Amino acid sequence: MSQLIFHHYPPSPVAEKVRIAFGMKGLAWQSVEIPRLPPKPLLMPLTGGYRRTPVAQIGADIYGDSQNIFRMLDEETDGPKLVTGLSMALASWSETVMFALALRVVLTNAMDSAPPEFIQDRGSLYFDKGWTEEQMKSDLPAFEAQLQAGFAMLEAHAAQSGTYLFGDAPNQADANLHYLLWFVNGRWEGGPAFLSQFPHLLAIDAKLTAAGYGTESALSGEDALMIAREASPQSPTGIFCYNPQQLAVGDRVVVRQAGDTADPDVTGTLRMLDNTRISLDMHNDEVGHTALHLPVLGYKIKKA
Ligand SMILES: N[C@@H](CCC(=O)N[C@@H](CS)C(=O)NCC(=O)O)C(=O)O
Repeated sequence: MSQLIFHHYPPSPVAEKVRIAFGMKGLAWQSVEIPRLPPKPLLMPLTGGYRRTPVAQIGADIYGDSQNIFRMLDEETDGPKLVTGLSMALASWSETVMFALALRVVLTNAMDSAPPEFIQDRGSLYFDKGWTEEQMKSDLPAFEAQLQAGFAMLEAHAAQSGTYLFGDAPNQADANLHYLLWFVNGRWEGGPAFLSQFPHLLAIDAKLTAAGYGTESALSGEDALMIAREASPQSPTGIFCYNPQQLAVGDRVVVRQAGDTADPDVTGTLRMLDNTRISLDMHNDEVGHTALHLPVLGYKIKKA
């Protein structure tokens, strides 16, 4: 395998989910630090406008979304397998339900201290259209109660599950637990007291954190672009699933986040579609031919 490159920034909780997975697999990886807010001029040529963090890269194959990055890690790298059907389903719940609640709690508590442009940007990605600070603050106790309910479900499971959520080895589900705890604990001053109700979850997390993040070395964004330019996509092409939209390889397609968010659309040429991944061929002057891989669940795919 050519080198594993990871585009992220240290405070990103979703990137933390993947960094802890590098530790579970014992991987060596190259770290490119990207900005927390757009513009992201050294990342956009690789992603064709997909702006979320993190993004992984192997040569000219570019993987957006942590869901998809976990699949890639199992397919393209060594180490124990992390993904099962159930871990994927739990990851999806943790990303949609639990992370949305955690974001509301953390960001609403930070509204008087974080830079206003940061709150505005994240509000446009994660909150309901037309949100106001006043409404978010008045809803805060209700969000905390829901977040607590979700952690209580996981705690009841963890009390019986053994060393990790699914037995004696950690997997994707534990990584999805870890990033929620890491975010709530580290970014909300009430987080440690709130989480102290969940000792079994904290015990799992202590083991994950102790195992670390694999072996990291720094890479510049410019060098990551050069690596993409000098490579060509190695991933498969074809249609490998029931195909209700009757898409064909070579069609121009638009992929957008499901939900009413401010994320830009991504447009490319269909390269591969299966049940859980869509791959687009992209071309631009800075990096030449790349393939962008995004998940199917959580994204809306349409012919352009
Ligand atoms: N579903 C995506 C969500 C990614 C996400 O929302 N990441 C946050 C950072 S933790 C983000 O992109 N924030 C906006 C940005 O970095 O520009 C995934 O699992 O990768």
